[in-house]
Amino acid sequence: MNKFKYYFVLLLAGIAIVSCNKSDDDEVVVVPLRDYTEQYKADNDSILKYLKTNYIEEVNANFDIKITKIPAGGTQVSIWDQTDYPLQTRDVYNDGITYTVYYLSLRQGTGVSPCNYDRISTAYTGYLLDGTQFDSSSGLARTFDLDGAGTSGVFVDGWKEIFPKFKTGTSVIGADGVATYDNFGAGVMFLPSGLAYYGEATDGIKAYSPLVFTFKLFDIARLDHDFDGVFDFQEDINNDGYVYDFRDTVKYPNPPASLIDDTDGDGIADFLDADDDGDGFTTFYEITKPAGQIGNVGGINYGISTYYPWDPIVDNPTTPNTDETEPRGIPRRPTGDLTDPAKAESATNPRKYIDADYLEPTRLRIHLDKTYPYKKQ
Ligand SMILES: [Ca+2]
Ligand SMILES: [Ca+2]
Ligand SMILES: [Ca+2]
Ligand SMILES: [Ca+2]
Repeated sequence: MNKFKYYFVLLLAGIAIVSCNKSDDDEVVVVPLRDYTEQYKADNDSILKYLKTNYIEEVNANFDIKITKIPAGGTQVSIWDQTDYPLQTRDVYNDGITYTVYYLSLRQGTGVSPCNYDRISTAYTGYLLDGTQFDSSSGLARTFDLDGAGTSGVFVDGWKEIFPKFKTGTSVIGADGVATYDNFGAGVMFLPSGLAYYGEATDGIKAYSPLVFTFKLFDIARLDHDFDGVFDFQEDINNDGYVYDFRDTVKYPNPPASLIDDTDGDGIADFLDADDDGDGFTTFYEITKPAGQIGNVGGINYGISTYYPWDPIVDNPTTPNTDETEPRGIPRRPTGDLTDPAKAESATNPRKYIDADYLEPTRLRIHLDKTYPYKKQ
């Protein structure tokens, strides 16, 4: 979305240049985007200066934070030097360089963390480094897709990197249907322009502006970008909380191996790959339950879903009229007795499934196992 907007702006600029040239002979030069390394250096200097010349005036009981410039001669302790909320950093790879992003954790939260492609519900306020507020949800929850897609997409790359460091909290739906949130994660992120709008000027923000966002993480929704029945966060194979699409080799010329979750190594990350293990069987096919093993069959409850969930699911006690039980998760390749013990294991003489094949916590699920289903002969 960000990119789309950016090209759109360029297009308008192009039209303006053409019409200029018709009316006079002035030389008009399209200014290329600044060098990312140089701009990051400048932005980082500005952010460090901000952190050393501003202080936390207040964090109230609702985790609203007020940051204020230290007045001349003031003895307030800067954000940089204070220890109530230690400054933290995350290294972020983007546009071929590694940014060190500073953020404050006011509270971690007690719930679950989004991955960087999930949908989040947040209350936030955005500031320029001079303290000017340019946007705010005014304390209300707003929903955003961290992947930047759709009408609720986030345009700021920094959000997808910092929100996963926080957790949701608890919520209560009132009689009026409005949710009240508590125990949520709350923080502040200090973003270089390369992880915000970079060369694009937008609503009250000049091009190349570092941005500060205060935020609360109220809720998340899990997404499944390749529609294979496995959520993005479950396709985070190295379990670092992040998945990445590095197919754009201009934006990502040399991605660190530590950020890649690509089981079959074909350059398409698992969360976008229809066949994660590259064995010729789609993940969707591999996690589909066998015919005759859906619902109650012969007194055995196999669960109502057509597909195995990642792990077994227990019944939700708050929905007494529905049984959500899924007794089996995505299995590993079967490890029971051979169908015909006299013959070798093969597609025509498979092993039988045993309970542990669906339940063992560290099992290599079949959609990530190149050796199963049995290779086509
Ligand atoms: Ca998926
Ligand atoms: Ca990962
Ligand atoms: Ca792949
Ligand atoms: Ca497969």
